[in-house]
Amino acid sequence: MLSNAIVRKPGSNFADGLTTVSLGVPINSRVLEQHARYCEALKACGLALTTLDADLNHPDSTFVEDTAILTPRGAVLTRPGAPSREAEVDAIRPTILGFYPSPLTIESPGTVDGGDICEAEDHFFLGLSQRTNEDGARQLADHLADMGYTSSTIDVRPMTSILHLKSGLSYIGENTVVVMEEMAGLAQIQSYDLIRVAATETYAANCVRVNDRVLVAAGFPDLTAALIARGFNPLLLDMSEFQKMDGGLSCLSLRL
Ligand code: CIR
Repeated sequence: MLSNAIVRKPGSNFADGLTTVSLGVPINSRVLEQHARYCEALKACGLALTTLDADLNHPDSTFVEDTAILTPRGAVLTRPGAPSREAEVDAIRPTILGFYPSPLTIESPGTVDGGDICEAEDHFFLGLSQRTNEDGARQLADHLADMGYTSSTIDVRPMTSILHLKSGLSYIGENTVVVMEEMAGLAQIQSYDLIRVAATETYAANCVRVNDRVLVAAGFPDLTAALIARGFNPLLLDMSEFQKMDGGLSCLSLRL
């Protein structure tokens, strides 16, 4: 069971962050409203929230997931692959120290974004992307091995429609992986029950199991129906403003 989540309020300059999509400029009032609903959803799932103030030095810093890997056995502070996001780790370190007294680190030239790291029980999938490089993945794999976890890499660099591994693949418990069509043939995931997400709903492949619910982006009816058909309990959230900045549901929180 998860009991805590760390979130950071979006700043007034959220729209100055990085993005690769052309979906328009996020509207600040809606960003704040959608973030507030997201926080309410985490609380409804039974989590206690640690809410950090907006950090105007880092417009992308509401995407806290990219700064750390939190597991039941230990934590790793990342080294984000985008130079504009590197110092977000310094800003979140004191908060992580409140939960994990001695987090491990990723050192240069390694880079890791938390959005590339997918935990599936005792195994971790490590995405190699524009943000997570081979050196970073190797360092993280060593840290995870020391904690008793196995890991394997998935190269998402050829998949230009996604930023991170978890933009296209999510583990939601019960041996089930939600996966975008383009990744569904991966040998490494064939032992899981797969819920395949049609190309028209790829954005929704980033969903998050939180205790007995699965947070899912609203507006993707086929995936919602597929989750219900498999016995999951989806909780729908409007994510339109975060989608404009390449952000998904998982990246808005660190859960532990
Ligand atoms: C970025 O490009 O870094 C942010 N605009 C979006 C990060 C999304 N993070 C995630 O999916 N874990």
